[in-house]
Amino acid sequence: MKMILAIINHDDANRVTRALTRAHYFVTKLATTGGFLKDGNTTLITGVEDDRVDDVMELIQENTKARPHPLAGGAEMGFGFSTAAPKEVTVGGATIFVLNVERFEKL
Ligand code: 2BA
Repeated sequence: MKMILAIINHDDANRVTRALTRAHYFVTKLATTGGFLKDGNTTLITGVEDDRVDDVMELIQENTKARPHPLAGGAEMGFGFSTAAPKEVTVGGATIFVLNVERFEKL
């Protein structure tokens, strides 16, 4: 069994959750915050059998998209403003971790 942790944009969260639950996956939704932008995002947790991981990844990919996000100067990066600093970063579609599950029980 695997645990999939998917960090996605808030704006995609309902669409992804709906797609996963429609496909009969169990999902837990956490309100999280990105360390870099200090902006809200959503982390979905789903536990699945190994042979379902690719299907879940596909559903997430189909329902998320990358977005440009403006940066306010270089402040987020901890080094003062510089004209050479990037003015935006691309966020998402999804950042996904797949972890081995040692034991899974519902008591
Ligand atoms: P944030 O940390 O707020 O990062 C937002 C976006 O800023 C990132 O998009 C990336 O384009 C940029 N970024 C982040 N850290 C950076 C750095 N040290 N230097 C330059 N640019 C940086 P994504 O890569 O799509 O990440 C979206 C969110 O996913 C992140 O929000 C964070 O919450 C999470 N994330 C991404 N990679 C992660 C990782 N390796 N471990 C834990 N969380 C991660």
